[in-house]
Amino acid sequence: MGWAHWVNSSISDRLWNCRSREASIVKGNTMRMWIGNFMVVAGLLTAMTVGTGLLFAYDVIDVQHGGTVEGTIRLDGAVPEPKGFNLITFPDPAYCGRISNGRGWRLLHDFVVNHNGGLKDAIVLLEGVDAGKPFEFSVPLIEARDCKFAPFMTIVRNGHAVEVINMDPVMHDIQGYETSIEAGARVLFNTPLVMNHQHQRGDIHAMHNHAPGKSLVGPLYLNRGRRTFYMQCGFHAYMESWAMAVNNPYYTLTDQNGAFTIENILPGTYQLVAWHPQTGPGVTKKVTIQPDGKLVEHLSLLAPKGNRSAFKVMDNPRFGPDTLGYSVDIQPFVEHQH
Ligand SMILES: [Cu+2]
Repeated sequence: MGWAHWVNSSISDRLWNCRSREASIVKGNTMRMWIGNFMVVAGLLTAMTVGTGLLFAYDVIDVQHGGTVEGTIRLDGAVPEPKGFNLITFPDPAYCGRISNGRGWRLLHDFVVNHNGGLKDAIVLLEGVDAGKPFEFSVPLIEARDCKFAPFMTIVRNGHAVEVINMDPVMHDIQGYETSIEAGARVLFNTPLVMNHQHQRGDIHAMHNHAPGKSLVGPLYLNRGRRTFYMQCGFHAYMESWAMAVNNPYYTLTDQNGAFTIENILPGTYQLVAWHPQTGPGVTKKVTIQPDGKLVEHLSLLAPKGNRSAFKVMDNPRFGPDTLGYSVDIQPFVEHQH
């Protein structure tokens, strides 16, 4: 079996607010195979046998006198400028321009840093944990809304599903990759993300009622030790979503102040890892958790410098809303970016 084409149709037409996350967990008896909807490079056997570094034994035990590690993740160095994307060079500039800078550009703020340098949405996890609290895992849900993936950062688990849904009245095309510094990138899937054909477009400038398209659910099989999952829209390059695969339940994302807490850890010595896209491999620190102990750790990730992207906001682009010979009205009605 080289390719699997899976979509969970049972949840596809429910209203967004009413749906049950648990309903979408991939299990054989809840999945239907549909051809041509969600393409995932299965490579199941390969992942099982070659995916070293991904398949760890983890035992759920009653943690007695568990400890805590908490602290902050800071971004060291100047906060990188947001990436700028000239909306007129991508499809659906008026609709997607509902989030733009008022001059026809979409900004991708991939570093959110508070006044103290605290970095939001850094992934913090403990490596080397082979026993502890229950490892419950909900299928991460990634929404395409106003031509933006949300969340920007999430967590995945090898062999478990991700779910992607289109809330927009335009097509998206999701490209999923796994990558690592050692093994490079590999395509996991590339498939259109259909929209809801009953979508009420209304006045997209003033308001827009988002209606979910068919929900696409498929398992991720990461291999050769790759742990970074990256998703981008093939139509709108400014749509990015990132994730890291975890192999135990001791993980979290930093809050808006860069703060994190990981609790109920079996006493022992582990590696504390912090990571964020484009800060290199992340930082790792050996930590020892004492019985009932509370360890405080403040770690820093290094901000990338220089021109990290081909995309920068320009004031005199070759293509602009005025260059097409007809008028394209791009107004940031949802969010006026700066
Ligand atoms: Cu898109």
